Amino acid sequence: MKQKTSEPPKKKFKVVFADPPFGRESKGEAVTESPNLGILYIISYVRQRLPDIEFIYLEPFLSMQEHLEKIKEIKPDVYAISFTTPRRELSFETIAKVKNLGLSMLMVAGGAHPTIDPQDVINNTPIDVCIIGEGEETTYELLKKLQAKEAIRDIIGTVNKEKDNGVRPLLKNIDFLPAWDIIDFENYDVAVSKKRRMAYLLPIRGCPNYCTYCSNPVWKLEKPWVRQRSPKNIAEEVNYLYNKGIREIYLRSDTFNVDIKWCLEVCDEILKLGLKGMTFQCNLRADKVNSELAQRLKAINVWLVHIGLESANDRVLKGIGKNVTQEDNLKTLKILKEHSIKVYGFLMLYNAWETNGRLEYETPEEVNNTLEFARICLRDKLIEYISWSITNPIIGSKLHDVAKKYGIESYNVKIGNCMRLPGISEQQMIDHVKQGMILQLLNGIQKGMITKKSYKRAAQKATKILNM
Ligand code: B12
Ligand code: SF4
Repeated sequence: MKQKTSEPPKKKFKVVFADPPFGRESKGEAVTESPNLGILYIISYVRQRLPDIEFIYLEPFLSMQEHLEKIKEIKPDVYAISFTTPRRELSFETIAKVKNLGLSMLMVAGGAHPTIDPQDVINNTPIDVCIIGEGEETTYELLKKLQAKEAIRDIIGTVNKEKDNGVRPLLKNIDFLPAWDIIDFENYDVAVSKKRRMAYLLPIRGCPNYCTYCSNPVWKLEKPWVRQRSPKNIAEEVNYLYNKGIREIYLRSDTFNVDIKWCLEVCDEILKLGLKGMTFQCNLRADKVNSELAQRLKAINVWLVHIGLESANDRVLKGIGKNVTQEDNLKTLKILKEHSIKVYGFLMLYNAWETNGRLEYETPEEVNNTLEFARICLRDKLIEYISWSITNPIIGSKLHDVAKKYGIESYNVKIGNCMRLPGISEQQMIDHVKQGMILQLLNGIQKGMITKKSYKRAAQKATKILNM
């Protein structure tokens, strides 16, 4: 009999996807509320097509040391990190430290910041390739070529040191689930939820609007700006998560009600599942809510909707391209109250925009109107929770360009980053933000929102207010 020659086992091709390491102390903050859905979508898409690749996800709650230890242990062929603009510094530090490990691997970056400013990443970090925009198909092509030892310089949707290869068209079919199976939900926690086990679900990619202050670069590079998943596929994911023990789902796409008819169909498919004890939250825009939709949302146990009300002034709402009026906001708040659905309202202070080549911005009187509007809404139970932010012109937004043009770019004051608006003193801004934050904090305490899990965030806020 012929002796079989034993070949050395083939080394598995390993790809590490990573969030920047925010550390365990970040529990309760937005960065660790959910696993990175972009990463989970890419893993799900690519592993179906390249089943012999091993994918490992380094999650956001790891410390820097744990993050680096894991990479040393795994020795991946590819290290791929995802990050947003506000996390640029930590991400750059992480990338430098990973490079210093001296391992031989391709270093890739994707997500909001590498999409809006790939040159910043390529020039200031040892990243080899930035993946621009939607990542699934580009990552698949990159990994396939790497495995086959083919050149990767010209892949559409990538930018490397030598070449910008332009944007890849968007996926036609987004009816698939993220790789939920690699996640232990015990590691995640959301500040406002009724149930302990909670997950985010994305029924839609993109948003049809273009508010001036919003930096949503990943989905604005290519048309169509909005793609909806089929109601059946969404219900399939709801059912999957329910079977994993999830009892609350936040439909986290920017806007759930881009199309009321489709929204009603999604609710009907979820209703058909007949899941006991399941609750939902979602994001809505105020201009597309009617009684029929509110009724159907209530039927699937949506208990909280998040709405970007932004300002109580029509002049401001128009200026920032919100496409919503104060009347729309009030009408929607009333409809939702009639159906016993609570509202989390988001408000902004000191927004700015350009009209006919002229800089315009929110006046202190208008900010007072917004504060008063919030007080009345809280008193009349039209809003349950509120959150304020002082407008910060983030890269990728139209406002960022306006701020640059007029030299009013963000600067760091006690309250964080904001703009220098002519004639408005820093103290004036601080006083208004203080009023808003105190209102938010008192409301939070009154509503029992300051629970054990959100205590740290609330304590930080209170300290900030006291120190102003
Ligand atoms: C859900 C969500 C979260 C969740 C989950 C994060 C996530 N990425 O899924 C949580 C709560 C954790 C979160 C946190 C934060 N978020 Co957030 N978030 C969103 C939201 C509403 C949806 C994201 C989404 O659609 N995911 C689904 C997948 C399919 O899309 P994706 O995440 O963009 O990923 C695709 C591509 O970007 C790319 N890709 C992403 N990562 C990578 C990595 C590699 C290696 C590759 C190759 C490709 C790739 O491929 C993915 C698949 O197609 C977006 C708004 C939006 N519409 O994009 C804001 C958004 C991304 N968040 C934003 C911000 C600012 C934050 C926070 C900084 C908030 C805070 N104050 O702490 C943190 C930072 C988190 C971080 N890791 O840096 C901003 C980013 C703006 C900017 N220019 O940087 C956005 C655009 C909202 C906005 N309009 O301002 N967020
Ligand atoms: S703020 Fe909301 S509605 Fe406006 S462009 Fe951004 S995601 Fe869309």
